[in-house]
Formats: sequence, C-alpha cells, structure tokens
Amino acid sequence: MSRRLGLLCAVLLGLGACSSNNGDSGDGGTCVNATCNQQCIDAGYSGGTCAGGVCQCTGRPDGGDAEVGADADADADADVEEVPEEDAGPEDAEEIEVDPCAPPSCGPVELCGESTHGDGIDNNCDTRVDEDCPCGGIGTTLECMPGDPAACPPGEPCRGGCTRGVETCLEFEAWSDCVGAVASVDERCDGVDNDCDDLFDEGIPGCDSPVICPDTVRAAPMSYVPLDGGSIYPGTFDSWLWEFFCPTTVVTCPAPEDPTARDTQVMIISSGTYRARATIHEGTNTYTCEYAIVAQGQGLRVELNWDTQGSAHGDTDIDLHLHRFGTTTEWCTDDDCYFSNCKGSSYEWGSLDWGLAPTADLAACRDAPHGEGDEWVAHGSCYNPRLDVDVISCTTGVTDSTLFDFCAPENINVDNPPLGEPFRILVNYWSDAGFPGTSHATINIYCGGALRGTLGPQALDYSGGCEGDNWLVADVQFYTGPCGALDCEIVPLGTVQRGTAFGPPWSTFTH
Ligand SMILES: [Ca+2]
Ligand SMILES: [Ca+2]
Ligand SMILES: [Ca+2]
Ligand SMILES: [Ca+2]
Repeated sequence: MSRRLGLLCAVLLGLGACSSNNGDSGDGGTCVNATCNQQCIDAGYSGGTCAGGVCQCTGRPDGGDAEVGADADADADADVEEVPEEDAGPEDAEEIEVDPCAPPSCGPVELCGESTHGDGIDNNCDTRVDEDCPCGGIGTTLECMPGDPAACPPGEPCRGGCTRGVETCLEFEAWSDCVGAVASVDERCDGVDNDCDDLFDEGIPGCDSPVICPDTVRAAPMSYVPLDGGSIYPGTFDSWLWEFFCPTTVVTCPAPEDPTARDTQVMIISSGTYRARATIHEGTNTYTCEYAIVAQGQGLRVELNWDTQGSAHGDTDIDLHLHRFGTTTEWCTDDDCYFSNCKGSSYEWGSLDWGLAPTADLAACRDAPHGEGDEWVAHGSCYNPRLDVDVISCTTGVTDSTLFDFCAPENINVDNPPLGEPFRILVNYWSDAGFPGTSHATINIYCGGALRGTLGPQALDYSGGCEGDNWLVADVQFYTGPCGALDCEIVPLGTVQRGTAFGPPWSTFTH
C-alpha cells in the first residue's frame, strides 16, 4: 500500500481502497457506529460515526500522529497501514499527499486541494478554512465550510441544517474568512437536523417537535421554488409568516408570492444560497423553521449587477457579453453572445452557432423573465450560450421577481461548456440614460453551480453603445478535476477599454 493511501486510511476508516470494512463486526461492509467510534478513538481521533456505510473519524488526532493499525481493534478486520511517525504531523504538511477523491474528514493538517489554491474544506477542523493556502487571483472564490467536513459531502449540498459559505481571495494571496456558512451545532428539539448527520432531534429524550424542517432544498436559478408549509407544520394555525433572505451577491431580494400563506412560492433569479424562515403562531405557541435553498445552475453561469440599475439610482443600461472560444473577433459580433443575438427573442440559430448542443430540458430556461422563457419554449430547447434577460430599465423597490419592472441581474449561461477552451467575459456601458455619475458593475461567475469568482465593483464612466467603456472582466476555462467534477479556472483581466477590439491575447491557464 502506498504511503498516500496509508495516510488516507488513517483519517477515513473503511474506504474500499483501504481493503477494509472497519466499524463492522467482521461480516463485511456494514458499518456499526459503536465499533467505528472505538476504532477512531483508538486511532487518536475524538470519535467517529458511520456515514454512507463508511466509518468517518472526527476531531483532531490528539497526538498529531494518526496511527491506525490492524491491531487497533482486535474485533475488526482492519486492513489499514500504519502511518510512519515521520509522515504525519503539521510540520510535514507540504510532503503529505491525500487521495483528493476521498470524502474528507478531520485530519492533522490543512490541505490546499488539487489546485493548491485551496479546497474550501477545513481539513484540520480548527474552524479556519484554507488558512495555509495561497489563493490565486483577487476576487476568485470557493464555497467553504468551517469545522468537520463530514457535514458537507463534496459536490453535494451539506447535510441537514448545515450550509456552506464563501471565502474570497483577498490581497496578498490570502483567503478571507468563510462567510455565511451555517455549521454543525449540538442537536436541539426543533425539527431541524442541527448537527448535520441526517437525523433530526435524535437523542433528545421526550422531544416531539410539532414542526419538521426541510434539509437543504436545491433549485435552479430562474425558477419558482415552492415554500411548502404543509409539510413543515400540517396542523391548524392562527397566523403564518414567510421571510426570505438572499445571499449578499443578490442586489434586489425577491419576496414570496404570499408571505402570509402556508403554501406559496418564490421566483429565484440569481444563483446562491438563500434562506427561508417560516414563523407560525398557534394559540400561545410560536414555532419557527428556517432552512437553506441553494440555487445552482450548471456549466458556466455569469451574473451581472450594477449600482446604477433601477429608477432610484440612475436607471442606466449596462450589458453582459460573453466571447466565444477559438476566435479573437471583435465584440458585438456573432462571436459575442449579448442582447442583440443571444436572448430567446433575438436568437437566430445559425448566426450564433458556436457548435454547442442545446439543452433539451426546458426547466433550465422556461422561467426566464420578460417573456424570454416563452421564447425558449417556442424554440423547443434552451440554446447555448444564452442570455436570460436584457434589463434596460427597471423600478427600484419592486420585489415581485415575476414583474417586468423587477431589477434582475443580466445572466449568460453555457450549460455544457467545452473543456480546455476559454471564454471571455465583458461588461459594456451601453447607456447612462442621462445619469451624470459613475456606475459600478459586479460580476459573479458560477462554475458547475458553485460561486468561483466575484469581480468588481468596476467603475464605468463613459457610455456609448458598443463603443462605450468596455470592462474586460476575466477569461474562464473549464476542466475536469481528478475526481470527475467539472470545475473552472478564472483569470481576472481587470482592464477597461473603449471600442470593440478583442483586447489582450487569451490568458494562459494551468489546467
Ligand atoms: Ca483549518
Ligand atoms: Ca483546506
Ligand atoms: Ca442530527
Ligand atoms: Ca434538532
């Protein structure tokens, strides 16, 4: 067994790769919590539980070295290799290799992932994420979770009531704190899985919560998300209130259709992690239930916001553009996806054929605002690339995201981005609508549903159609990570030019 697998087995008992079925009673495959827990304690961890049939250890090894041997538990057929003492311990961080495809759990050292720029995981469970990792490019981001990684399986929403936050690459290649995460806490009697082990209110004597709160809900951007109060509290009630909280990346937060109805819905436009809270009054009792709604697109999704959008702020018109891979043609041509050729209502299939297959599932586009969804339905599929909506003017304060006047971000999607081919993102100051001041634009880049970059705010002063200020935002290229997940590399450009020239040559990528 290789040294790298030896270390892996030290932190994750029972992986098939380690030829073991630890935690079971020897009959193969079935993890038993009590045995697993004891094996982890024997290995120097604070404990362990079975998750997905696998024994996962939690808590830092108390001695720094994580030694797990076949003799660690005489009852188990643990076929795991001892980690030589010199291979473990924080001082050897740069030498240690870990199988990047293994479900993470608490270990002795912080790891920076396959990219070496961080992995969003608090590998050493000290509540700091990627604290030893240099980040690569100001404004690039990672979803993150402080504490035991077992709460958030890679590539999936977190379990139970836990949700990831976002860490942002700051100056001097340092990651920010992990902002907005809801971490595991001790279980309470509230209908919520507070400790994020897929069981709610477990181990609390006499607990019988009248509300049962959903685990994380997944949704697509630009879709109606049901707020299903009947499944949370089916009994009679005197009053009901839905509150809806948006991630900081969302400028205008949409409101539920009927906040005082038990069962209602909300139209989500932008990607990100939202929170819904129901407050129920029944007699003298008040019950609450709060849970996360994670809105994730697929492939590449770019979202544009600007601070002079809306009737109260100048009502300026700023546009999102995406340049095709493989060419360096000028902007505002058919190698550029933008309002005049890339909406459902402006697409002329053939002139904007980048060779990318349309997405057959209309759920990806049929709820696009301003009637654009109906256009896609008429086309019969969601074309790639595509611009969801072109917002020319809108009314500040409108929170009904289904209305034409709602101040929505502009968004471009490529559901099936080719690998190893770069796209370039541009923001064009089309019209200031008479507003005399400076506008500031912000771009959020999502890859495979995860926020991977927040760039800007970028000042824009001169509007003039395609010849106005053009912010060259970033080049983005997709690759498949070693564990099969789609990811992207973002190279910020950060320059503003006037005119439609392509700009500097394509960036160099490391993937
Ligand atoms: Ca850490
Ligand atoms: Ca890490
Ligand atoms: Ca629980
Ligand atoms: Ca609970």
